[in-house]
Amino acid sequence: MGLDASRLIKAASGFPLPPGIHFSYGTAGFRADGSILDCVVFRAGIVAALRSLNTGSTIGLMITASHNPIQDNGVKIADPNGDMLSQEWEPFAESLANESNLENVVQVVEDFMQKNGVFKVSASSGKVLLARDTRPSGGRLLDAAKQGVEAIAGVSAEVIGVLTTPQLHWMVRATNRGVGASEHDYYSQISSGFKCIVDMIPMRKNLASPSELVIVDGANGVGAMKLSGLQAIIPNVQLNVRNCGSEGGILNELVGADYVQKERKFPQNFGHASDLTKIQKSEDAEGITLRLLDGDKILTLLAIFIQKHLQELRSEVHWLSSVNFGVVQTAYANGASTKFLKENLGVEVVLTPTGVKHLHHKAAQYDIGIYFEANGHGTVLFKEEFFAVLTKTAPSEFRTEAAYKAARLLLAISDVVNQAIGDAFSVLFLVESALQYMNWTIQDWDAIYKDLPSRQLKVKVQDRAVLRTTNSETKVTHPQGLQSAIDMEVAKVTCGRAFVRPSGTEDVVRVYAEAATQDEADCLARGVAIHVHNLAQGVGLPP
Ligand code: NG1
Repeated sequence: MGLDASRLIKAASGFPLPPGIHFSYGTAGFRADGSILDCVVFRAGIVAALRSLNTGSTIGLMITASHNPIQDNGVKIADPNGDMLSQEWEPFAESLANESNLENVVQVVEDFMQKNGVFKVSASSGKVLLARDTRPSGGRLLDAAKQGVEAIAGVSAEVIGVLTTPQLHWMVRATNRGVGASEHDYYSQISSGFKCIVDMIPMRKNLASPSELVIVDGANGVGAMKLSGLQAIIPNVQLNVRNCGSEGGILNELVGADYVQKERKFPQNFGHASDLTKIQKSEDAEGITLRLLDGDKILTLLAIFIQKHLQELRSEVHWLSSVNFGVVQTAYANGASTKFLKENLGVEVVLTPTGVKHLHHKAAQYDIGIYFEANGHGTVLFKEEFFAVLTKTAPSEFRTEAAYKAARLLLAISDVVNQAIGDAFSVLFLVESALQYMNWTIQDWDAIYKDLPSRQLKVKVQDRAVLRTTNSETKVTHPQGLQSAIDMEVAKVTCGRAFVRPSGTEDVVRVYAEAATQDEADCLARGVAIHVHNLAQGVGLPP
């Protein structure tokens, strides 16, 4: 089957490329102001359709700009396993997105198809699932994506509507595995895994005791809306969702995980004294201080929880003694977390560049791999073969009751986690189940290790692409002289560490610094930011 060039040109002519803008396939797909994205999204639809034909599987396409402001939007593609589009396809997606001549669009597609053998796949075998978040530009862009998918003969587009990004990734994975893939199936799997863990809690607390109260910031977005699907069926947890967007709140404005993590501030409608329990009130009469339990703390909690059960299995079941377990972080991970994981838990820790596409890939190499970015994006992956062994082993083959229980627990964990991609819903319930199982308070969890003080800043420069990095983004190679300037700043503080990299989602350079005290971390971040501004053509006043 060949490419229907006239069909493609006809469809593409409805989506002209805005002049003078270069769109890059960043940390997580294309992102920009929603008003200029129609063409890019249409062409991402073409990429998704070709990917579906090429893999012979269902592919996902999500319209979202995640933590960015409401006026931004973006597009991401989910691969057959539910993870991010293969990085090998990114250059094609980027050159297609930036091709201004319509005839050349066909040429770019044809060349790529020829090189990748897309033609080998039979007609009508392709399918793309499309979804969007609640951004105002989402409906229009979803339609553009649908037209892009349908511009390729033999591929059908199924519009699911409004979903969280992880829900779409989960559905793509489930569809390709031939298991129930509806939104209801998604909620049921998390809920049944959670229930299974809670039912195995040793010395369960009084069943009649009220369930745990979890107050959730919905960031005025799709998460707030979708959490109600779980609320009704999850046992032992009572959810109180705030910032649902219904009272005039704006998506990601003074709310959301990224805001809290980067600004170190409570989201709107949080932080009131009335949120504290009576005990906390008497201890904290001065008011509420923010304690951030970020992606690093989540990773550490889950590593402790999982390692405990894995050790049980390894020591009792000889054919599981070689099961490997590792964790993956980025340079943004707080140094104290990495030290704890390596030195106290004895776990293998690997660093990758920013973006779950890098972390996921690395974590998938372990029998059990956990990955988290400091901002909370992350999940737990179970290698297919290991999962199959756990599922198929009969209870009598486990030497001890404890080993059998450990296996069941790991299987239940694999149900709660979203193995397609990091997912705030499943992580919320995984954390809750780990705390309940180990009978830990949030304070116990927070006390695992003490974060090194850190600071993040953004610097606006004329062209962030002038910054190039190496060693998992911990060193900068261009512009020349910047790395030695950073080294000089680091040497001025105690236990200092700093690095810079161009953001892949915003038009800024990010600066990260940590040191023994908050003052030193702030000072280091500022010092480094000034060097970035001076050496990389900063825009406006120095930070
Ligand atoms: P950029 O803008 O490339 O730093 C940000 C986050 C990533 C990831 C992506 C995707 C930080 C420092 N960076 O990427 O971790 O979450 O957005 O949403 O938090």
